[in-house]
Amino acid sequence: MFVVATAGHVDHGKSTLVRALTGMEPDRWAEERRRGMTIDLGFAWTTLPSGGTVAFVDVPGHERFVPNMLAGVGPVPAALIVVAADEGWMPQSAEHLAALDALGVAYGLLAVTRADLADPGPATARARAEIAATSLGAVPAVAVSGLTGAGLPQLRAALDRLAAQLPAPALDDPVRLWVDRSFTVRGSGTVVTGTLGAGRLRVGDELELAGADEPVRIRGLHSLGEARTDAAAVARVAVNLRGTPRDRLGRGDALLTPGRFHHTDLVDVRLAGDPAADLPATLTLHVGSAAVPVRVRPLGPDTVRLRLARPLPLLVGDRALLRDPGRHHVSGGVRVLDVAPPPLGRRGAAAARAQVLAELDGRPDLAGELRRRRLIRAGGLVRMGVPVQVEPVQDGPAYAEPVAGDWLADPGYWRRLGEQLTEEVARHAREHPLEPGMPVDALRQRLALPDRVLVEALVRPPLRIHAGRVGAASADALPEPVARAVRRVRAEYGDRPFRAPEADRLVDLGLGPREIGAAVRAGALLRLADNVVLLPDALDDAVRVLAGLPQPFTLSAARQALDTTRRVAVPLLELLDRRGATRRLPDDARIVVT
Ligand SMILES: Nc1nc2c(ncn2[C@@H]2O[C@H](COP(=O)(O)OP(=O)(O)OP(=O)(O)O)[C@@H](O)[C@H]2O)c(=O)[nH]1
Ligand SMILES: [Mg+2]
Repeated sequence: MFVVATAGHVDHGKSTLVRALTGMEPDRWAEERRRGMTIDLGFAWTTLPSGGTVAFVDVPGHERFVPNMLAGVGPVPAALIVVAADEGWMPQSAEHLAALDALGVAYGLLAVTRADLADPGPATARARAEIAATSLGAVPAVAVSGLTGAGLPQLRAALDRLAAQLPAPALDDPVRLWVDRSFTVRGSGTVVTGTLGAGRLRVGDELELAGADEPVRIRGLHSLGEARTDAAAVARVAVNLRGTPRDRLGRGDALLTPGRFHHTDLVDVRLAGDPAADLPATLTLHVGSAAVPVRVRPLGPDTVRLRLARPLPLLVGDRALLRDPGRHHVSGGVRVLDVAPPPLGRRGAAAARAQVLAELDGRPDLAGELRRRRLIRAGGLVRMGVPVQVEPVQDGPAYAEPVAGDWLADPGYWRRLGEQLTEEVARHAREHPLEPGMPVDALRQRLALPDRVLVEALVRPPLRIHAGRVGAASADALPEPVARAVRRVRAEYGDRPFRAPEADRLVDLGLGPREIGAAVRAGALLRLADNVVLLPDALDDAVRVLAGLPQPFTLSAARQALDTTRRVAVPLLELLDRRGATRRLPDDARIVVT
C-alpha cells in the first residue's frame, strides 16, 4: 500500500477526483456534503492497474481548515496536487505547496481538474513552474475531469509509477503513529487512525502514549476496512485500544514503541524559509498530525530555539513546519537539530550555542553527540534519534563502547575525569588522613556524575574500592605519623612477633583507636582485640610454630611455643580457629588443620 495526501485550493475538485478514482466518499460528514466542501480529513482507497493499493488522505482546501490539511499531510510522504483548469493557481494552492515544501515532501503528482471546463494548458504550466521550485521538483502532470472521467486511466497509471518510486518503508524502525482521528465503536471502545510510516503493529502489542503512565494495548487492528492481526508500514491503520478512554487521546497524539522516543518541549532547529530574525515570537509548530504553539528564540541567522506548549516525541532530523495562523503564512520548514538542548543561562551562551548549531545538519552524529554531551546513556541517545551500536557490526550504525553499564562517554572527557578522581582522592586523604579513602558517593558528587557505576569504572590501580570507599591499595598510603608508628612497632617487635605492645606503649607510639583502625584497614597491623595488635605476618608464623608442636596441644603449650602471654595467645588462637587454621577439640586442646 502507499498513501497519498491531496493538496490544493478550495473547490478545485480534490474530493470529486478521489471519489471518481475510488468509488468511495471522502467527505464523511453530513455537513461537508451539505456545504459541498471538505472540512476535515477524508479517507478512501482503491486498487491500481499494477494490483497495488493506493490510500488517499483527502484534505480540505478552504483557508480556515489549513490546520486540518497539515494534520493530514504531516505523516504522509507523497502528494497529489490538484489545480482547477478554470481557476488556475490560487492562494491555498500556494499555501499548501509551501507546506509540502516545508515538510520536505519529495514525491508527487499534479492533477489539473475540471479540464472539461477550460483549457488545462495555462494552469498546468503555472502549477508545474511553482512546484518545480520546491522539494517536489519536476512532477508528472495529468489533465482530468472528475465529471466525465477523462484522464482517469492516465492518472491511475501515473499513481502506479509514483508508487514504484517511493522508498521502501523501514519495517524495523520503532512505531510513531500520529493519530489523525479518534472515535468510539460501540462494544469495542476507543479507535484511533493514522498513517503508519515505519515499523509494524500487532494485535496484543503494547504501545506508549505520551502523557499516560500506563502502556496501552492493541485490542484490534483494521486496515482499509478489514480486520487484521498485524499491519506493516506503509499502511493506513485503525487501532482499537484496550481500556483507553476516548478522551485520553486525539489528533496530534502519537502511539509509540515503548521506550524509544524522547518527549521534549524544547528543541533547537534549523530553518528553511524566513530568516530567524523575521519570525514572530509565537508561531504554531506542525509535525506529524500535531499542531503546538511555540515560543521562538532566535539563536543564529537560520537557527532558533522553540519552547513547545506541550511535549512531543521528537527525534533529531525530524522535519516540521512553522506557521503563523494569524497571517496565513507558512514561515517555513524546520529540521530538528537537538531534542535535549542545554539551558542558555550564562551571558554569551546563546551566541555560543548558535556556533554549535551552525555545525549541525540534523543527521544523527554519535561522535558529535558524545563530544557535546560528554556523558550519556546509549538508550538516551537512541530515544533522541541517534542510533547507537554497543558492539561493532560491519556496516552497522556508529559503534561505541560503554564506559560502564550503558553509559557512553567522550574519550577526552573520560580521561580528564579519571585524573580528577585521582586528585580528589589524594586531596581527601590529605584532609582526612585517618579515613580509609573517599566515599564513592562523595566522589560522585565532586565529579558531578549521575551514577555510582561511573565512579567505580573510573577507579584504577593503585586506587581501589573497598567498603564503599576509594583509596590507595597499599599501606604506603598510610598517613605519615601512623606509618612511622608502624615502622617502630616493626623495629621493636620484629624479632618477637607474638609480643604485642602494651596499652601504654601504644599510647607512647601515638597509636590510638583511630590510628590503629587506619593501620588495620591498610593491612599494616593485625588487630586481635582492643589494644592488642601484631604485625600482619604473625598469623602465618604462628601456624608454622604450632604445627611443630605435638598434636593436639594446649593453650599453655601454644603460649610457651610462641613465647607470648595469654593476652595475645587467647585471641590469636581464636582467630586461627575462625580462619580454619586450627581446630578446637571438646577438651579445649587444639590441632593444626593441615
Ligand atoms: N465540471 C466539473 N466540475 C467539477 C470537477 N471536479 C469537481 N467539480 C465540481 O467542483 C466543485 C468542488 O469540488 P470538490 O471535489 O468538492 O472540491 P474540493 O477540492 O474537494 O473542495 P474542498 O474540499 O472544499 O477544498 C463541486 O461542485 C464539483 O462537482 C470536474 O472535473 N469538472
Ligand atoms: Mg474536498
